[in-house]
Amino acid sequence: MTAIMSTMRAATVVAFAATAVAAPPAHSALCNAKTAPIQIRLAYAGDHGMAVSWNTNEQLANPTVYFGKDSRKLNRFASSQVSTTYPTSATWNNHVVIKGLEPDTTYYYQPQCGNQTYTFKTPRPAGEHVEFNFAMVGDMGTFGPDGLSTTVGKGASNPLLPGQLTTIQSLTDFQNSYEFIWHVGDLAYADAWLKEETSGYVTPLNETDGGAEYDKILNDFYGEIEVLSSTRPYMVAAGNHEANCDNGSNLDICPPGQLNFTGYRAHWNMPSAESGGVENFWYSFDYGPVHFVTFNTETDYPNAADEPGGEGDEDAGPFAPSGTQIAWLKKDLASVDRKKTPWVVAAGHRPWYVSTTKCVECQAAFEPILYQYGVDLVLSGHKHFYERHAAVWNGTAEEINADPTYPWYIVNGAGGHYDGLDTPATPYVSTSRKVISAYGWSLFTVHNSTHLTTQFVASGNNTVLDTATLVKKRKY
Ligand SMILES: *[C@@H]1O[C@H](CO)[C@@H](O)[C@H](O)[C@H]1NC(C)=O
Ligand SMILES: *[C@@H]1O[C@H](CO)[C@@H](O)[C@H](O)[C@H]1NC(C)=O
Ligand SMILES: *[C@@H]1O[C@H](CO)[C@@H](O)[C@H](O)[C@H]1NC(C)=O
Ligand SMILES: *[C@@H]1O[C@H](CO)[C@@H](O)[C@H](O)[C@H]1NC(C)=O
Ligand SMILES: *[C@@H]1O[C@H](CO)[C@@H](O)[C@H](O)[C@H]1NC(C)=O
Ligand SMILES: *[C@@H]1O[C@H](CO)[C@@H](O)[C@H](O)[C@H]1NC(C)=O
Ligand SMILES: CC(=O)N[C@H]1CO[C@H](CO)[C@@H](O)[C@@H]1O
Repeated sequence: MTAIMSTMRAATVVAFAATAVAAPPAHSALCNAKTAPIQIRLAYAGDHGMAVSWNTNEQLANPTVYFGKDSRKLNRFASSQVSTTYPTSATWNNHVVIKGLEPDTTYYYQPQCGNQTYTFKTPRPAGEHVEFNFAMVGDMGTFGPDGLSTTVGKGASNPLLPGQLTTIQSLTDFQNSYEFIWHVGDLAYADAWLKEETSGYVTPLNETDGGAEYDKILNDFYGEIEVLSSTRPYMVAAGNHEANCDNGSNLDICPPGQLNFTGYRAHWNMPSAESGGVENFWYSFDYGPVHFVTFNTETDYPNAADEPGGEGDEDAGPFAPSGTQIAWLKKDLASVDRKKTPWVVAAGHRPWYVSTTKCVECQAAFEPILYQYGVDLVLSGHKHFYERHAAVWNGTAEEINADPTYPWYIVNGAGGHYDGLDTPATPYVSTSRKVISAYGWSLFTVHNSTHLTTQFVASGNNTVLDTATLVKKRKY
């Protein structure tokens, strides 16, 4: 495992402004059913880059992406040596970072051995103040026979109602309304395999370990989100359901490859290299007027949730020497030029302002920093409902329409997965302003440097059930 991952990180990524393309994108002698790209995923990689990741059923020697500004002429390519797998995975994860792109520009691309051309758009550079939207979703698993569907097993609840759209379908319907998706932890819920088997929802593939069922759910998920992730950057944060194969307890049943965030580390290629962060755990990126920061509520901070006695006890991490994440977060936030990016938006999986059990360790570690550096908005998931709060610092609320100096908190872990929805505790905490128990996702509109609006979209019928706008007076 360690060897696989260090190879992945150390691998050089080369981009060629090629005139002569080494191999044609399709119909190459090197292509076969096992090298066909599946589960294509994009991620931002700086103002001038784009990370393209995809899976194959065999290892690729030099994963290659062909691209260009003309759909009929993919006359450039970029390659890497990053094609990795791990125990129990049936597929290989291929990662290429394309560099030297123009900002705010649409490109056509195709991973090697593909049969279809896709598009991506590079971000607007920091400082370009234009209105734009982004989507946020939390705690979204596989839909269909291995995940959330119109039926559930014994003891489970909140199936989809007949005719209801899934959150993936709803996000797809709105795809032209946002630039990227931010999935703030808990992807796939492959670790629900045991619950799905014991509740009689799925038939065990293998009674002695979860390897096969876990990998099946994971592959379902990455296949299902491809409609989104192949055309919009899909930015991710680590959640507890990425940690191991059984969501927190009895790790003895987890085969190698399903512990310690293995699948999550292998699948994604977040811009930590571009932002001084660590893997897919903590990193930042800019889009026009916003500096976005992803932090890790699972591991790598004092009394982290993964540790025995922490909220999660995941026996995972650390992924860097003690103190690294917190020092990085302070440095990253301190270096923001608010004239360029007046907005700073941060996301981490576990909430501390929420009307149910909160992550006290996360609050102790992160809240003072987010407040001190003037973060405008903090997003989290983990709890399976939507709860919009006031702007808050240390329990004291300020209203969002009156130039708050505290960060605004929104919890949305309502993406939907086999486990259904959670019930918030009443009375709601004093900072709570709106609670919705329905599957859904959030659309954010950054209007200009003073106004930022959120909308909660109920996935089932594409209806907006909540709208709120943060209004800031800026001195810059
Ligand atoms: C294109 O490739 C995908 C992935 O391998 C495959 O599912 C699909 O059937 C192919 N389509 C055509 C038209 O060949
Ligand atoms: C179940 O998985 C174990 C461990 O991977 C393997 O040894 C065994 O052969 C599998 N059994 C079946 C019935 O597939
Ligand atoms: C998880 O993986 C990291 C990186 O390889 C390693 O440093 C750490 O010790 C692992 N944690 C556990 C509990 O195995
Ligand atoms: C936070 O509020 C508590 C009282 O609720 C107070 O004891 C504590 O000193 C406050 N912390 C800071 C950093 O202001
Ligand atoms: C910023 O956007 C809001 C919402 O669209 C609008 O009401 C406001 O007038 C805008 N401010 C400026 C300075 O354009
Ligand atoms: C849409 O779905 C939400 C959540 O299930 C529900 O509350 C609302 O009434 C529905 N709206 C319409 C117009 O059907
Ligand atoms: C098998 C297992 O450990 N399942 C647990 C998954 O997590 C939920 C809470 O999120 C527990 O209730 C289950 O027991």
